[in-house]
Amino acid sequence: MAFPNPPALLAERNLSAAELENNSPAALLRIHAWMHLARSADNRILELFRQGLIRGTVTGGQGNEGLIVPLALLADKSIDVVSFTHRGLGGHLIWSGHLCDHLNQYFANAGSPTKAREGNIHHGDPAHRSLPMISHLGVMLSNVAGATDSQRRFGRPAVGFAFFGDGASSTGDTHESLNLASLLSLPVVFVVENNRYAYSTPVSEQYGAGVELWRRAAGYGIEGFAVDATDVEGCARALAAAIDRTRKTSRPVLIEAHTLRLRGHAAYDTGDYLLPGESEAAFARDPLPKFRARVESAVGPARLVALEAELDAFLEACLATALETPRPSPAGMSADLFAPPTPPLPWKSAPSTPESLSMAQALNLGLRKILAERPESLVLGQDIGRYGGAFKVTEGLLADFGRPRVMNTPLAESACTGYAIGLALGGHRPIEEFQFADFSTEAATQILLNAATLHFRSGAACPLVLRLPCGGGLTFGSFHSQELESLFLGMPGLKALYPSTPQDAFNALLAAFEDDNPVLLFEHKGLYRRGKHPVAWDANYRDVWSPKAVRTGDFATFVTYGEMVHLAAEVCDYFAAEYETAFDLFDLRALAPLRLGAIEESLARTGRLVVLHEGRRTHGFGAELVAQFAERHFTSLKAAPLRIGALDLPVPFAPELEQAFRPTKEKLTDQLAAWIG
Ligand SMILES: Cc1ncc(C[n+]2csc(CCOP(=O)(O)OP(=O)(O)O)c2C)c(N)n1
Ligand SMILES: [Mg+2]
Repeated sequence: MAFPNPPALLAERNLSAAELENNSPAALLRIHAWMHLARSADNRILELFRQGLIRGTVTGGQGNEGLIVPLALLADKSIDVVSFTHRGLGGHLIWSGHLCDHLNQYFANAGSPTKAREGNIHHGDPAHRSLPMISHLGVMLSNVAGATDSQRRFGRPAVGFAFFGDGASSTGDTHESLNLASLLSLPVVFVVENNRYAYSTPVSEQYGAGVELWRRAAGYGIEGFAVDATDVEGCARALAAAIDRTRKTSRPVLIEAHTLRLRGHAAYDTGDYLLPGESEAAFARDPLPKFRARVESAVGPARLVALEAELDAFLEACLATALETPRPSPAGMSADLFAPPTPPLPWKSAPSTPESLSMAQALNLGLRKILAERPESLVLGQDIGRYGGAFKVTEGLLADFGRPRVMNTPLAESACTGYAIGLALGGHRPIEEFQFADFSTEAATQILLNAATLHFRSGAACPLVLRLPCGGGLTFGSFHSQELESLFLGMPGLKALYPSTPQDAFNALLAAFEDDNPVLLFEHKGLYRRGKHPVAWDANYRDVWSPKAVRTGDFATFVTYGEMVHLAAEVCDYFAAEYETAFDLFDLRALAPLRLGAIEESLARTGRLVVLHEGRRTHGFGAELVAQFAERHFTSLKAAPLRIGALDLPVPFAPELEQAFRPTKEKLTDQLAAWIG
């Protein structure tokens, strides 16, 4: 559908510090035009919500324009990075796109930039470095840090703009991100939009009396100051100077913008918690009428009135266009869950002669290969630098590749994962090591809700490898032994590989690295040093996305993965030797997406199914496998499937208890013998 032509003034989306210094009437008019459009659009969106034409909810930016409009005009939209909040419509309008694109987002129609998969202001423009927000407050800050660093690593003098509210200032992610940006000297302008409320919660219930949020900057060793966003010109000048400093010094800055929330938290908010007269007092401070009077004195009433009429007519024409745009279609939703497959990278066929390596060494070899051949790669994680990682998988990488390609991270899994997501969105391909898989729960929002949903809701690729040293049997207790595959794969959007041999680990790393999606790489700690095996370049490394036949037999189809493959193989050998009962044993290797074709062919032949995994049995990954196989092969099954996992308990510490908890050779043998009957 053709979009209405915008008024000429809306072609101007930039503002310079010099224009502000010179009190340029054209610049004042430009600021007013965008503020007027943002306010009118927010107001009309609210009306249309109340008429039932916009669904979900709407969180307006009325009162925040004095901050967001000058800032978006001052940014260098050709290189800078931003993630607006739910008060940032004015910023979105300026940053990129046509007004209709943004309205289509609210109407959730066929023209919506998120293909109507996300509502109201949860959109962005990843191609232009506007990162689409997720609702979870504070989470986007580290994404901005990463995408800004990505720009800098490519040699572009970019600045990032990361917004959060007074409420979001209490989140751990906000702290982690400010600390990370300071530590890494990332040129990010952090802006607290302090409108003194988080939904119904006043700042007096958010942080201590007398606290001024900008003063927290000192604790991070960065510059901080406050601005009054109802004084549009003063605010714009301070922003211009701060952006300039950050661009030059690459140091982050924390700005507390005292701003307004004129229309309550969201459309449904009646504001009945406000004190008497509070709303009226806020409206009395509304920056728009004050700034309008200022502009009127600079350009005269006629010019102003004519411009506003033009803007209002444009808005109405755009609303009419958006309203006529067809409703969205569910077609393509499933296909868009993952970024499409890409051709293999042009890897060098090295090492060509096999080396005898442990799995930890094979992974190290894979990381070296990636770092040597792919400049967009980087490796990050706790203690992975000089120390070489808790399991020594990254040993020597820092010495050979140096910072910033091999970088220790602070103890901040959420922000570091968010930073990696930002780098991935910027065109890098980070590989993040979690010290133990268990600590990835600290980054659950970043992984499950942010990275995993990105392609579906924005079309942006997020090539990210998350290395997860997992599994038990090593007397580490519940916080260092978990199997998290069913937790993570219970949500859509992640791929997952779980190799059981050094060669598969090497192949899996390459396959995960070149995938355009977030990939979990489960690495069983018990396998890191279990013997050495030949590892070399394998042109068929992508086969790791499919199961591998480990033993052959006709009695039953046996499916497992990870460390359990070795247990299963031993037990299969025992049954073949002692009972002349042979199993068709498969190492699943890829847990998501599942490619079960070869296993199904086996099951069609054997009619019996055994599924074994190390994690908890109830709600375990085996439940999904058994369900899928049983659904498709129910009529040909000769026996009820046998599903073996750990007890439904946290991983106990003492070896005797852990033995009782997890599948062992003895228990597996007994259960199989009983099942065979
Ligand atoms: C982590 C998290 N918890 C709760 C919410 C629900 N929520 C949405 S907006 C909001 C208030 C946010 O207040 P503030 O950060 O001050 O931003 P404002 O809405 O005032 O602009 C809350 C609690 C959320 N989005 N994220
Ligand atoms: Mg607030």
